[in-house]
Amino acid sequence: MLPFSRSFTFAVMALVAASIDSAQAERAPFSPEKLDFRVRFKNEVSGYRVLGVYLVPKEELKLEMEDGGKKTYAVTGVAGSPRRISRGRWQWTAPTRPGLYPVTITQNETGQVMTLNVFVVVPIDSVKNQMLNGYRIGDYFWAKSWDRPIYRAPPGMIELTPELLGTKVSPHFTLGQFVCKQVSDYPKYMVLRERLLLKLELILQAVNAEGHRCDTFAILSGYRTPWYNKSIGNVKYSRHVWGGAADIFIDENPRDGMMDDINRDGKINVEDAGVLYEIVDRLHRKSHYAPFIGGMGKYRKTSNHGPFVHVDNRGNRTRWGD
Ligand SMILES: [Ca+2]
Ligand SMILES: [Ca+2]
Repeated sequence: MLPFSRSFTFAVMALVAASIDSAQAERAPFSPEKLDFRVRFKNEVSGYRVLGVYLVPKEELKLEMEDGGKKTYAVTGVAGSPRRISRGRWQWTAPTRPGLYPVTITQNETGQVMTLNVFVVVPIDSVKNQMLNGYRIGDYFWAKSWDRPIYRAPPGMIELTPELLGTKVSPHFTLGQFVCKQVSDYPKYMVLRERLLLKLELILQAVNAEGHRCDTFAILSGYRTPWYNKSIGNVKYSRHVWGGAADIFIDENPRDGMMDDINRDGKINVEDAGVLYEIVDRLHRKSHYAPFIGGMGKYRKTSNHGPFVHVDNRGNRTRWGD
């Protein structure tokens, strides 16, 4: 009997191992998808495998590696390669035509690749009578010269076609997740800011570190045109209008368009939003989070939506909600 029982034991062990393997294959540990090097550009620093970058036509993009100068890089772009200006520094001029022009930075020694999904935007002065190419934009020009610069019109708008919806704007978010909810044909237009995505990635990493496994956030509302923002009765200085805000919730189990029961009390309510809110609030006390400080509010479930948390990059700490 010994050979049989031994082979039976091995078979059971193999089955157990296979089931653990398949469970792990279904849900690999969360990866922040950060590289060994970081790149400084505009007013941001990113070490992520991919990030969306937004430039006006002919804008100069300066790239500066942050790795102590130890490694070498190959920097290439689909619309011409950036010019090396000194060790670890490159410069590139955005094309004149709006569209997506990825730039890739390869660390030669390790083969690690960073992709910057560069969108050349349609300059904001192309908006006429609050419309752009048949798409309703609304009023971006209400701010007076003495208003804070954060209320001025954005430099331009991303032209969105259906093919671009799946474009990554950071490792765990796509452009399509942030599109304004207003009903229209394509092309649609939108605004997004690099720092919002850097912030959402930090929050997502913190949420996973606290044991809430999720690959992205569900976004109830990302970008809003001033027209749409007004139509839903929101205040005109909402950061959504400048692509610097997102209303987020965790929708992993089940994926049903509704916040999950994160605190596992059998109910889905504002207390689940509260778990997310507290995680973000704890980040605000950390020094590395200083560039991402902003507004935050938690919202109850209504007949239109489930509980969610609003986060934005207004630059000062503001809190509201239940
Ligand atoms: Ca859910
Ligand atoms: Ca709950």
